[in-house]
Amino acid sequence: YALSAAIPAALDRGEFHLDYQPLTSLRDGRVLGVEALVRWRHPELGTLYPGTFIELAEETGLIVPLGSWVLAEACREAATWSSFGAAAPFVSVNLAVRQVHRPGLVREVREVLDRTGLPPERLQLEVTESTMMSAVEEPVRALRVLADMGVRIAIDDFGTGYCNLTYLRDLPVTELKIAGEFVAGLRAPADDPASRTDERILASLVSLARALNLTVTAEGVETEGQADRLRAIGCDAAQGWHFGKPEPAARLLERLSAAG
Ligand code: G
Ligand code: G
Ligand code: MN
Ligand code: NA
Repeated sequence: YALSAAIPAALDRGEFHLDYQPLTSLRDGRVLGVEALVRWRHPELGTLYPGTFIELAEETGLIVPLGSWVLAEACREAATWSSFGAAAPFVSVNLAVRQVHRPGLVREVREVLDRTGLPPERLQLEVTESTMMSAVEEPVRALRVLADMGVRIAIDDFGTGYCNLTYLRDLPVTELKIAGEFVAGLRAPADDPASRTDERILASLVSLARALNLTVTAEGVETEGQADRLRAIGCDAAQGWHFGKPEPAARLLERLSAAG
C-alpha cells in the first residue's frame, strides 16, 4: 500500500517509463504493432515491473492517473514513428477495468489523439476478458464509439477468463491476444499428449477468430519451434521473447530500422 500511495509523487517526478514489445507477423516477419508496458524507476527499489504495483494501483484507484499517463506517453512516442510511413506500427495500450468503466474514457482518448496527432488506426486498446465479463452497457458503448473512430480493440489474455463470449457479439473487437499459457504447451514435443491438447485449443481459438474476421496474436512465444507450430495452425501474429523482449522505444526503433 505504501508503494501504491507513492504513485502520484512518482508520476510528478517522472519515475515511470514505457518499454515496447513487438507484435510480429507470422507471415512476413513485419512488426505490425508494439505493446506498451509500464516500468517504474524507483529511487530506492530500482526498476519495478507491473507485477509488483499494477494490482495495488487497481485496488486503490491510482491506476486511473497512472493509466492516463501511460496512454498519453504511448501516443506521444508512437506519433513520432512516422518515418515508418504507412507501415508504422500501431501502439497497444493495456486498459484496466476501472479505466474502461470511467465515464470520461472516450473524451480522454480523443483529446490524446488530437494533441499528439496519432491517427486512431495506430492506437490499440487492450482489455481483458474479465473486464468484458463485468461489462455493463456504458463501457460497451464507450468502446464502440472508440472503434467507430478507428481505434483498434484487442481482447488480452484470451482463453483464460470465464467462457462468456457474448462480448464478441456486442463489441467491435479487432484482435484476440491468446494467453501465453496455451503457447507454453507448444514447447513440448508435438507428440506429447498435453502439448497436443494445447495445440488443439489454440487451433480452435484461431478458427473462432477466423470465423469472426479477427486478427489472432499468440503471446509468450519463446522459440522458433513454437512459432512454426503457430504458423501451421494459421495464427496471424506473435509476441514474445523469440521476436523481441520489451525495450525502450529508441532501441526497438533502431532494430526495426536496421532490419529495413
Ligand atoms: O511488463 P510485464 O511484461 O511484466 O507485464 C505484466 C502485466 O502488466 C501484463 O499483464 C500487462 O498487461 C500489465 N501491464 C503492463 N503495463 C500496463 C499498463 O500500462 N496498464 C495496465 N493496466 N496493465 C499493464
Ligand atoms: O499484457 P500482458 O499480460 O499480456 O503482458 C505481457 C507479459 O508477458 C509481460 O509481463 C511480458 O514481460 C511477458 N512476456 C512477454 N514475452 C514473454 C515470453 O516470451 N515469455 C514469457 N514467459 N513472458 C513473456
Ligand atoms: Mn497486454
Ligand atoms: Na496478455
